[in-house]
Amino acid sequence: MELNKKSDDLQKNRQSGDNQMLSTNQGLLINDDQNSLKVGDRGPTLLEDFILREKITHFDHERIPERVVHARGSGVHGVFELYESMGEYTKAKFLNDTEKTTPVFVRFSTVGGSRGSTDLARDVRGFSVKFYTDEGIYDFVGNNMPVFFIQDAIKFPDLIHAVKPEPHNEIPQAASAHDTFWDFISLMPESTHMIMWLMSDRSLPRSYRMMEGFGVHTFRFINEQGVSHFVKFHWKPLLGVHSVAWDEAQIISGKDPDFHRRDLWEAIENGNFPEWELGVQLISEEDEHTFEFDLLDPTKLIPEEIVPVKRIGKMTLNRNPDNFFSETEQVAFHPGHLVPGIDFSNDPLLQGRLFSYTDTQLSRLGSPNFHEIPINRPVVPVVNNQRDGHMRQTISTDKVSYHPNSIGNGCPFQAKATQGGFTSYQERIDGNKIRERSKSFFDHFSQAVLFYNSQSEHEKNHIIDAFTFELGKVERVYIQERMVGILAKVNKQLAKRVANCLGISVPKNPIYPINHGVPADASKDTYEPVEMKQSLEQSVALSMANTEKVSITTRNIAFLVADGVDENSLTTMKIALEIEGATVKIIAPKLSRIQGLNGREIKVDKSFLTTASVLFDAV
Ligand code: HDE
Repeated sequence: MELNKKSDDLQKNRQSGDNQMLSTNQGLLINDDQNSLKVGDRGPTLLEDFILREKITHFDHERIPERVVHARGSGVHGVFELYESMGEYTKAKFLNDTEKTTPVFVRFSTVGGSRGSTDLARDVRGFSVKFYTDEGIYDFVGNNMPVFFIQDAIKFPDLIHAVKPEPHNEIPQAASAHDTFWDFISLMPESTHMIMWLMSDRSLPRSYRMMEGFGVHTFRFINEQGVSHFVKFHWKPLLGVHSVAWDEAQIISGKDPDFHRRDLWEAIENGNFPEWELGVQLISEEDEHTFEFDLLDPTKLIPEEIVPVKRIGKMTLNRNPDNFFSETEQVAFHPGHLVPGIDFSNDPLLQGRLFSYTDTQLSRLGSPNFHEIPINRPVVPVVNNQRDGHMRQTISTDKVSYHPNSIGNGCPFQAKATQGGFTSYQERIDGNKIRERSKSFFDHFSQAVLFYNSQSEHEKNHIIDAFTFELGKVERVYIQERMVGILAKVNKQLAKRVANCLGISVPKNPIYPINHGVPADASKDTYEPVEMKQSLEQSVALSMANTEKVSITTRNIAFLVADGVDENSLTTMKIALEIEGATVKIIAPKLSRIQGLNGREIKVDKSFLTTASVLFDAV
């Protein structure tokens, strides 16, 4: 440990201050970093040049595999503060103590594109929060949409293979507008609700700072007495939920593919710290079966009219990472990183995820010691008998690495529940071992209808345009027809208008594809979806037209100016907007400075050639 400290201190000294000298990874000071070791100044390079070899070898191995999904992301540090104790529902300490500030690291992402793809793809956004609590790491690994495409984890590789670029030519990048995606979706009626969200402007956020977050699955809260409540998690952005239009998204993708990453980075550098309130929908155990859908079905949401969202705390993001790779790229989230007081439900999608996230870290980060990477380390001590492995950082000094033992006085020993030891919720389950889907998961259309009906007129038009664009890029007409057949189950007008733009007709007798919930040996391979259940006509929270709109805080405004501008009116307007929290940028025909009417020089932020109106909220 002493040795570690010494080298940590040395590292710090070497990296900061004016006494920075270049060294090899072994700490040897380097005298010449410009030339490799050669036989004569025009001769061959020597294999002996260990300094060259070390530098090149390290460079050759700089990349690690990108995430198989959510490869493109942006990370940021912050804090979580609780408004009121949730002790009645959960014993999780960070949700009990209102005095406590919990550090967090958040990563926002797109799903389908590669690491270098555009931020403005039509896509779901990942919303992951790592809470560094006093009881260990708690990871919230959610999305900006409250439901998902599939009901069972076993379909996830199929979904992702379908949406990723097509296998023969790797086209298109970061886009769902192609045959394989819609082939799959049109055969998976359970995707219909999620597809409505994906075709809405929710898939084109104006900013990571202006989107909601959802845990998607139903989880459990467990209190000190062992009583369980089901819980759905929400993040509500205090700036409201806002999107760009598809036309804008496509132009932004060309003008600034880093639009969301830059927006988040700059907001934080400018002290405009984004904030979200953590909301919960709580359902008692007795009420589990009182809904028109199954709480375990991740293609359903609980309308806020039925169970209101209680806002229990606030997250503020306030610090950019120091190093993208070390923090944003190496952070490892896992829905199975839990603290006492929070537990899983039996949602079959969630259950599959519990396997996937450790497995994926092994291939990405290369070692079961990924928890030792600084960004993944809990703020509490890690004490157990796990040992060794690739790139082990910890130097264990104990004489034993097994339990039970007497040589080490039985240490480390198990923590009782009263000492904070994690215990799983004891749920009674009786059942046969079967590969089947619960019939309570079969209503695939009710909430798609609810979502569509809850949209304002212009939101509906954008959804129709989105379907037309996406299906318009599909080359196989039978896929277009099958999809329009599904849309007819959501809304006849929607189906008709999309079909019309595609130049096809809505199939008279649409064939609904195989319901993958029906066992393969069932006699029919097509099915009529089960009866729709939907007592609610509309849900206000589902339309972006109803969210917070009144503020221009943190909005970017461009002033187009040229020589001879009246500085006084420019300054007055700029100050007035900045008082309201907006950011003003001066855009001129050329860079550097312009001359005001009274001869004063005004600094130019961007020229016409280096920016575009679409990158601003107003011009
Ligand atoms: Fe993920 N998902 N996922 N996912 N997911 C990953 O883990 C997976 C699902 C989500 O910023 C991977 O570390 C399976 C739902 C986010 O680093 C991987 C299934 C939701 C992120 C994985 C799902 C998510 C991931 C890839 C179906 C919303 C980015 C890299 C059973 C509730 C986390 C990694 C970050 C990342 C698997 C479904 C959200 C492969 C098997 C539903 C936000 O493990």
